[in-house]
Amino acid sequence: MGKNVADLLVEVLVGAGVQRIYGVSGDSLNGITDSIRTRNDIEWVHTRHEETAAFAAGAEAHLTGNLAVCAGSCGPGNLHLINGLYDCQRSRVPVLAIAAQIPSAEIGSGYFQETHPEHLFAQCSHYCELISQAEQMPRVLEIAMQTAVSRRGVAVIAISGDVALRDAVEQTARMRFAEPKPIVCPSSDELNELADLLARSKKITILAGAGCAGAHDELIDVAGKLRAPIVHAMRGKDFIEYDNPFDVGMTGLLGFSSGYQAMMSCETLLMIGTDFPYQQFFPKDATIVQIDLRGEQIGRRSKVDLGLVGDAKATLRGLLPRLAQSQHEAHLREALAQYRKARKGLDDLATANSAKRPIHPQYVARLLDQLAAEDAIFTSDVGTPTIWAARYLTMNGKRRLLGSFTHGSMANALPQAIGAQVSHPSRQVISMSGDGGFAMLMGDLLTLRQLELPIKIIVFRNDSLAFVELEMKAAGILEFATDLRNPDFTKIAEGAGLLGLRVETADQVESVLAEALKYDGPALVEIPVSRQELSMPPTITLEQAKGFSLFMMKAVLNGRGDEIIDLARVNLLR
Ligand SMILES: Cc1cc2nc3c(=O)[nH]c(=O)nc-3n(C[C@H](O)[C@H](O)[C@H](O)COP(=O)(O)OP(=O)(O)OC[C@H]3O[C@@H](n4cnc5c(N)ncnc54)[C@H](O)[C@@H]3O)c2cc1C
Ligand SMILES: Cc1ncc(C[n+]2csc(CCOP(=O)(O)OP(=O)(O)O)c2C)c(N)n1
Ligand SMILES: [Mg+2]
Repeated sequence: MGKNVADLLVEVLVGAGVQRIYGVSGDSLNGITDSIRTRNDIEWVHTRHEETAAFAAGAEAHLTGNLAVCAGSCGPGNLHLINGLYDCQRSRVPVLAIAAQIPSAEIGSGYFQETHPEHLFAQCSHYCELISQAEQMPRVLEIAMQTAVSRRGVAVIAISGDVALRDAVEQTARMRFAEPKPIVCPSSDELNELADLLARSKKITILAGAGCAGAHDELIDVAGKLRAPIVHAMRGKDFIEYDNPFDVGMTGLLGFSSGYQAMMSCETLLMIGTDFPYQQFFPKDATIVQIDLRGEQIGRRSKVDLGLVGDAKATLRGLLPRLAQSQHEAHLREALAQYRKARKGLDDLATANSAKRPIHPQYVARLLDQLAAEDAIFTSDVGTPTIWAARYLTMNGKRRLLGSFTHGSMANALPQAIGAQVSHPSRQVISMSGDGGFAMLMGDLLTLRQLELPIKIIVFRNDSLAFVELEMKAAGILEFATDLRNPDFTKIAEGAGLLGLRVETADQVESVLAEALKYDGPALVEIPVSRQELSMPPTITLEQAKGFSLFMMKAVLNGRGDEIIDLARVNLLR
């Protein structure tokens, strides 16, 4: 029997190194799932919700750097992928989504389950096309895969079930070459100009982000030559913070005042591989240099005096021999001193409370950090778990931290943990879940036993949408619609076949976390943590705060996450 279009589709994916497809089946996907069934070199990863499938594929792509694939059946099936795909697209991870379509002869008639995936997904993809003819396979699939990989983001193919079952016209993949890896580096004139500019400055601060992945050593060497403190943006945490004598923490609302001050007090800001989004945290008077692989990223967040298009590693390598050793220590010394102070302030908060008081979430995060494996993969939900992950997890070059940092979607942590664990079965995977975020895609708790994934879920149970409460208070409005009447999560976990553990008091946190992490299988730990109390900083009036989101203030949350520190004021006092 000859191949059908679905067989060819699966064969091309396998040929490109794809090992699995995350999704939920449906009759419009029958051709594809049936083709997977007959092969042993690709697996179908069955999730309970397609959004989970898209987030999981994104996590795999994030960790491996390679193309990952998810699929949904026609209409509502693939529509459910959309939020996860938005996250993949915004995080620039290569993901192919297969959106099955209604019978081809019915398109345009308002048929049962009819949607138009090529319109729906246009905004969250670089490429989104319908395959309506057998002759388009594998060409359109290959264009989609090439686009996802080379532009780093999402590509979608829509294909009707009947088209997938037609006889294939082509028989094999058209393209067989390894992923191109060009090295992008600014010209020598540009590097000389940058070196001259840097040589003229006595106070240089580096703001580095996820684009510095793989360029750790070069970054440290450049900072050493320039005597420049390094501030990192959140997505750069895994790659920049460890083994870094120039680290002065993160900036931004969840950042440290030391990160903020290092940026605000510099003469020259050197941005490398970052798209840190908050304009108010950039200095107004400094000379700003931005290095990014993508020219279109330059100047998005602040004014730029010199913009260079280049890969972080290649550019820093090219720059190093052009730099003389700076003798100006004062700026670095001050920034490091401020960092030590800020760090100590945060560490002092990560302590146990007496048995009668609510547990500090910082304490939970700190213990998790201490107890987790050397190469653990953490995921953190959007909400306050992002704060605790940013501030209390220690990265070491082997650990990874995933979140929905750019798209900012709730409920990301468990689905991303699923993709991380499926693609990295031997690594410890820990989901730092909010009670709101966890409940949002809780159906996929069932996936952990179904796929035997030994994920550890830590539920930070504050009985509220606490991050939103912070935002409401900051905006001067009364909290409303943020209460959560929670179930007994441990019983739900037990019902789903997991080990369910509960902590009542601070003195139990360590032993219970240790037990969960040791457990050979999936486990959920429910930890009641204190709900936050936000107070307004004295120089921001309620009137000013109105209409502003928390993210637009020039302020950081204090260590406890219960007060905003007005940085304008901190600066005045200096
Ligand atoms: C609740 C919440 C609160 C948050 N608060 C903060 C906060 O306080 N502080 C904070 O920092 N973030 C915060 N974030 C995250 C924030 O929204 C951004 O996602 C983050 O700051 C971006 O980090 P980045 O610049 O490292 O990564 P990205 O946004 O991914 O930017 C990476 C840049 O590097 C470029 N690049 C990629 N590869 C290369 C290469 N090889 N060479 C050169 N350039 C390359 C890309 O083109 C891109 O411009 C928060 C997120 C959430 C959900
Ligand atoms: C899908 C989605 N819905 C709503 C929001 C707005 N939002 C941001 S954080 C948050 C609360 C998260 O609550 P929870 O998971 O309990 O974490 P907490 O902040 O309470 O620790 C909400 C509703 C969002 N970011 N994403
Ligand atoms: Mg909560």
